[in-house]
Amino acid sequence: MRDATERLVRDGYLTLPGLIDPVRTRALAEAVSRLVEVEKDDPAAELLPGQNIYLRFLLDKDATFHPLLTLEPTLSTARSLLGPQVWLDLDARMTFAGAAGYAVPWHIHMPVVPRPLPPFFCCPHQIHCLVYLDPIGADEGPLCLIPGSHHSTDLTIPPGDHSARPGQVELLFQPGDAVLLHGNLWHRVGAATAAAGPRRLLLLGYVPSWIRPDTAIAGCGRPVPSLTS
Ligand SMILES: O=C(O)CCC(=O)C(=O)O
Ligand SMILES: [Fe+2]
Repeated sequence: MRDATERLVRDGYLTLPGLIDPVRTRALAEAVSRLVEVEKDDPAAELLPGQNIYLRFLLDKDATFHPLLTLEPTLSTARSLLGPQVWLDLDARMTFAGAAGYAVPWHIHMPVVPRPLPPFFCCPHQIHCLVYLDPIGADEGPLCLIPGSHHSTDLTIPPGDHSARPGQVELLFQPGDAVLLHGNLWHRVGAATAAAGPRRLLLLGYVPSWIRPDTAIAGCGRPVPSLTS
């Protein structure tokens, strides 16, 4: 795993084919579908009707997800990179079958590196693991990522940009496959076609324990007074 961890540091991603066995993968997929049925009619749901839904705080909602707290080798890998004390933020998303044209534009998960860099700025690091519960082929749309882009504080891609980028890598998955990403690696999802099956996946966020769950929201979008002006 040492070489693999070095690749993850360098490239910002690491594929883990067959991370979860078929029986557990099916149980997790069914648990996600049960939650979709419960939450999709809630007015507060993160839902684009007929297209996509995000489900949050899974650990509080169904014990089927509890073994993910100690999933290996992802937990050990995350602790070896972030330090021993991490907490697990567990969400899921599902793109509905046949959501033709639905795609996710280029984004990173922690867009909080300000410029100019404050003198004592603490660079954000998180390790995120996407676990795929359905087959992801050309119809569902590949996960595209830019290797090494987590090192770059200069690369900015405008919101809503879906264009192919030089050097992008395109990944397809089988149920139970996973990929580890640095939280600031640029990635996007290609468009689904009318023939697409459902796209259910788990989003495991390994977060240093000193970063509180509400940190992403606190201060987000507010002007920060500059020390240099
Ligand atoms: O659906 C995928 O393959 C990745 C989804 C993603 O990047 C996200 O929801 O942040
Ligand atoms: Fe993402």
